[in-house]
Amino acid sequence: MGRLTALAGGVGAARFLDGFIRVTDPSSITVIVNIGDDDEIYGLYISPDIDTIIYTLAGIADDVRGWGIRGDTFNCLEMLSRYGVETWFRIGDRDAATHIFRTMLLRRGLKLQEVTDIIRRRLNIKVRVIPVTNDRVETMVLTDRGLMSFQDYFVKRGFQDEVRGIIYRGVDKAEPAEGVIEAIMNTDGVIICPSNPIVSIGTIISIKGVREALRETKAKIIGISPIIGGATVKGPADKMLKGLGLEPSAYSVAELYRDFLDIFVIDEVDVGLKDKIEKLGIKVYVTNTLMKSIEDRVRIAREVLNLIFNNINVK
Ligand code: FO1
Repeated sequence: MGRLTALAGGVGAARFLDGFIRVTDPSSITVIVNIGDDDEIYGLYISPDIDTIIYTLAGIADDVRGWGIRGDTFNCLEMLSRYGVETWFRIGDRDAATHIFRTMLLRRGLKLQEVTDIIRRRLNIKVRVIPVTNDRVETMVLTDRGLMSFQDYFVKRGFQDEVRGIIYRGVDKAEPAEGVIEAIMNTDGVIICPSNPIVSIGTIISIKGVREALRETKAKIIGISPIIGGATVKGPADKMLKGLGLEPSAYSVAELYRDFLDIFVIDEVDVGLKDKIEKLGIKVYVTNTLMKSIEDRVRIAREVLNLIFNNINVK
């Protein structure tokens, strides 16, 4: 089987990749992960999308919430709240070990990609997991209540605010992490996971050289729409698209990726968008993209592998 590179955000991407590692050799997969949601909370450096991907690939993710570790306890937070600390960002006791370990190594001067590689190896993950950059890029959300961090917008305020704009603070000084451009240029397929096109995939492709590499690579680029029937399965992508003046549909996502995407996988409910998306010069593959079970994840992974390696004629 050939090599694959995936661009991934958090929960949607993790669930999709969970299917992949069951149908292909995990050591042939490189995942480039969004770091725009990273934040310093309780004095610890938190990298939520990396942790969601790593916990899922390690089989220890809390699959209901989509983040944190299955069965985790929250004794540390309970004690912190006794000290008067606001504990709206729920970090479990075992999850905290990841943030403590990562913060320790970062303080010793290791780069985020070195820390990430140590963590994924210690959890026996064969997939290569690379943050898109080692530099600090903060996704800031401009709302009608002003500018706020992604975690304030998404968790503290439950993405209730109208989105007026997105700022990737620090992106102009950020360099792609080692291996990122190479993983896009020298691979058989690039998969744009069903993540938020604005603040996950959007952040990744805003890093210097990434979008150009996607345009240049000989690899086939396949995207899976995170929007089904005009709504997201989970998260604020549909609200954000609307707030930015775009219709919350698979078509809008295809437009955002039109300069590099070869094939777009959309759900059966959106079959009516097929012709319109094909007019953008993108082939469309229609299937059931809702991942409710492991079987669903495996089925979609097989279909995407077929699109990349067996050139099955796109319906
Ligand atoms: N999301 C929530 O909605 N509430 C939380 O309390 C929360 C805690 C949390 C802790 C660790 C972690 O890695 C992720 C966590 N998330 C929480 C999810 C996180 O905000 C999002 O997954 C990403 O930032 C968006 O992909």
